[in-house]
Amino acid sequence: MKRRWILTAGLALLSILKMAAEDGSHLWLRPHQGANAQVTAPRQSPTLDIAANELRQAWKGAPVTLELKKDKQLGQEGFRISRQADRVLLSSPNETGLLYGAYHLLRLQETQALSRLDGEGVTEVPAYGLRILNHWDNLDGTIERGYAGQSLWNWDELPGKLSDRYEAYARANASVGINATVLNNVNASPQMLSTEYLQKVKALADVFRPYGIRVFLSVNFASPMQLGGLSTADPLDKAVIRWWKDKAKEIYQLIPDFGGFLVKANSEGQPGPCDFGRTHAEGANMLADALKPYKGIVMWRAFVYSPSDADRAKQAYLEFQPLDGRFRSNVIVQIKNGPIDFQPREPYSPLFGAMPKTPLMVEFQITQEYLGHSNHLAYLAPMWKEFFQFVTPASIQAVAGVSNIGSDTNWCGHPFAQSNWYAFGRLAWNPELSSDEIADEWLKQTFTTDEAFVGPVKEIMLESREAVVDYMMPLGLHHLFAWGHHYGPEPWCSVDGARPDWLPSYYHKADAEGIGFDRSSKGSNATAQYPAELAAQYDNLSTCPDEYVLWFHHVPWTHRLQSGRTLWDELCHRYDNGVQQVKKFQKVWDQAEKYVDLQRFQEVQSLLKIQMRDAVWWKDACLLYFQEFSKLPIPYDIERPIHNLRSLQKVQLPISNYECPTEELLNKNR
Ligand code: GCV
Repeated sequence: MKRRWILTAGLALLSILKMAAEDGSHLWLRPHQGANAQVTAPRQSPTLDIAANELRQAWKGAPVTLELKKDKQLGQEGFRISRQADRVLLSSPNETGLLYGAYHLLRLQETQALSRLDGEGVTEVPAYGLRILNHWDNLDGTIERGYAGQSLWNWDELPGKLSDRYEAYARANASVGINATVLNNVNASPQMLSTEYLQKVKALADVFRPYGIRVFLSVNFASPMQLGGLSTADPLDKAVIRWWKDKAKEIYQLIPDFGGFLVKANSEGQPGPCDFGRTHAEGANMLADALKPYKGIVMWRAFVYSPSDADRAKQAYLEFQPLDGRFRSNVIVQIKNGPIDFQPREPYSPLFGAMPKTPLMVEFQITQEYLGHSNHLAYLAPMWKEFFQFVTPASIQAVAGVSNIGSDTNWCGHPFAQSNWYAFGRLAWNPELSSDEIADEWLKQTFTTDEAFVGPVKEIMLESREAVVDYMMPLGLHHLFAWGHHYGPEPWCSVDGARPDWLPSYYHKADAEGIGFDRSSKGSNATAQYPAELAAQYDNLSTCPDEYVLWFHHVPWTHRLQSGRTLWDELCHRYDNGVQQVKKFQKVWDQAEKYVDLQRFQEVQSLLKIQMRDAVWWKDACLLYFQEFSKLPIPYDIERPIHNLRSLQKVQLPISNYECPTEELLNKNR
């Protein structure tokens, strides 16, 4: 009896330990037993020690030799891995390349892809020299559009106390090839550049350096006034120029490999050069000149729009395209992937391709501001790959991703949101990788290599972004989000005194005739900003792809789309399809139970329940609201609404821009 009791207690303890071990904190770098590799490194250094130790702890194959070797084809960070007679040879011109190679070798092992080392072996060279995360972290610990807890940076404790998570963060980034980070929000506090904070930044930079990660800061353009006490921040003013030069000098004395500045200027209330009658180029160049002696760069954001008559989707182009060729060589213009703002689906921003004389970089959003926060499973590689179908990887210089990382134990809130951090890094390294390959890698490292799990769950991942588009904003609809927090649907939203372009009706323009924003040559003519062939395709309602049809056209409710259905019927079917997809995801996930630890299984299961209810909420809210204009019946083959419009119109979620609604809060308010 006693023995049985001990056995039962032992098993219970084991299962508790198993649950605790799978809280997601290890990301895709879960520790494995049984490795004891022999690793030879050319010398000791912080970076090489990390590379060698990673291999010693996890590599289960033949001895590995790390070799530093000149090789022009590999650039600064590339590497080669090959099998020799009795060992594996990993070579690179640089220490960081060896570190990336070590992580790559382990990735091949963990994903059971070691056969790639056969023959010639593997050669990897990153597509971009700059693969950077943008944190929208505030100095008070909140994260704008962050849904995974508080900021990782404990500013109050820095520089004296260093959390273990700083190194774990650097390691995770290095393992997927991310080599830079902007620590603070683009809505930047001038305080960030104070001597006190720069000391804190230095402490973080010191932790990150061995992992090949350089630190950048977002700066407030008015810092010379707000921090320096000057009467102006005019970029042509001598005292202002001096202030920035002195500040750059101070920064580089502390952080010799400091990367540079990210700037949001004259956008959503942020100060900028236009406040002083200067152009974006004049503002960016002044900062670039201050950083140039130290090889620093300026990433100048093109996310600008004002409450003018011009269609918001056209504004960044109108303001920036004429400045082509006017920026210093150490300025990169950072452009969001789409012309508006990280909507579930946007056509690509036409600024790409329109500034051939200016270095450009893309800004993706990893955090799911407009994709269900960290409640919804939405794998974003397909969205970023879609961008690269239109913008050739070689036409841009760098890739930035707005981080989804916070203080939560599992880093990203939703266990599957980790895959977006992972995918961002992998795509920034190699945009040619497919969404499928990346999902496959991530699943195998994060859960199990068992194909019975990987196959169906990968399918969920690959379909998930399209499902979100369908239940939120199909056919090119955009910005139907609730005011402020951007979580739920509010296509009816009206706020006294609000800027029109902050309201959904500005975008959907539903009326008795139809729905959609006429951006054709008969409307705002945004189509003309695209290259001729695409412009012609988008401009013509009969050739515009269904995915973008309501982005570019105001379409009559009874117009037949390429699918053969009328617009209204197609809209209903798409919304319904989104809901059906999530239902399917639930079924697939439930069958994954036996392959996954209980903790992560249950977490994803309950998040899928929230997603399911949210999908129905979106479908009912949008269809019932738009039906008031179309006056057409919801086709009888799709699921009937379960809500009524008036009660949905009363839903208010009391959350800020820093929060993801909990199930309890959703249940209480909806
Ligand atoms: C950091 C959107 C977001 C803002 C964000 C802004 C930007 O408007 O809602 O929170 O501000 O984009 O990218 O600057």
